[in-house]
Amino acid sequence: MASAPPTKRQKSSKDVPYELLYWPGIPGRGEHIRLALEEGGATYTDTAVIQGGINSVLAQIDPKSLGDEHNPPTCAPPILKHGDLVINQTPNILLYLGPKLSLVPSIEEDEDGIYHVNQLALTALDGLSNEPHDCHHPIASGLYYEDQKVEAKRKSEDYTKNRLPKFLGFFERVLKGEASKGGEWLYGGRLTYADLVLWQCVDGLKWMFPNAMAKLEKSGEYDGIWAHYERVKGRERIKAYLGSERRQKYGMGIYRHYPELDEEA
Ligand SMILES: N[C@@H](CCC(=O)N[C@@H](CS)C(=O)NCC(=O)O)C(=O)O
Repeated sequence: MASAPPTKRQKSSKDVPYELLYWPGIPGRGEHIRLALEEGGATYTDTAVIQGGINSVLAQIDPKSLGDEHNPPTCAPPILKHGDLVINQTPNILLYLGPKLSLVPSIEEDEDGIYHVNQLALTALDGLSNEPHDCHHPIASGLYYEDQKVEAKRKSEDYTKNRLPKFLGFFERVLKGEASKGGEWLYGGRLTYADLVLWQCVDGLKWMFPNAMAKLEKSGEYDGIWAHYERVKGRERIKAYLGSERRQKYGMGIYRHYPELDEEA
């Protein structure tokens, strides 16, 4: 017997509220999604602030979960629900939200612009989010920091001396490049989600490595980055969000402040 044709998933309009599923208690990778939703003026719920919301996260990543007719199971948060769509992977969610929240150039304006924005966001996540995470967990995510302190120190020394300046230098070049259209924003003369990702990474690194970041600031080599940081922070919606209870404090997430991993003052 022929199987029934697959039912088509209903596309969610941009008026359908978004649902962010992420661990409560830390900004973490969920913060990239929150900043996009906040800057885009979206209506959303966040499991971090809902009593018992963590159960929705656990249900999604439960090893017994097989997803559903339209959605494969998700491996780890952040997870975005929009209508009956369920997706994960931070940059994938941003790629979905970008056009809906006007955080990428429109197709009419710049047909391939979204790939440049995504490329910049992926680069920031590589060097300024994933690598900092590996500074305190260089051997295994499943082990305690205390079980890998020696390696963490070596990794952090290399990171603050070589990798961090390399990636900040890269974004300084991006801001100086012609495609930034003036150097205020990373791409195309307007704020995109790549600017929000870079901002969150720089903010997390200021918390994690205050001495190393202060030295880099004093060097005068990355002035475009610090000006960009203040520019994003001063956006009306971002400023309101950062001053609200929805913005969580750094703790035991990606950006952790272990003074022994930072440079000397
Ligand atoms: N590449 C994924 C990484 C997702 C990820 O590692 N999520 C963390 C929280 S920030 C997690 O809960 N991981 C559980 C695990 O890896 O077992 C992304 O960017 O979303």
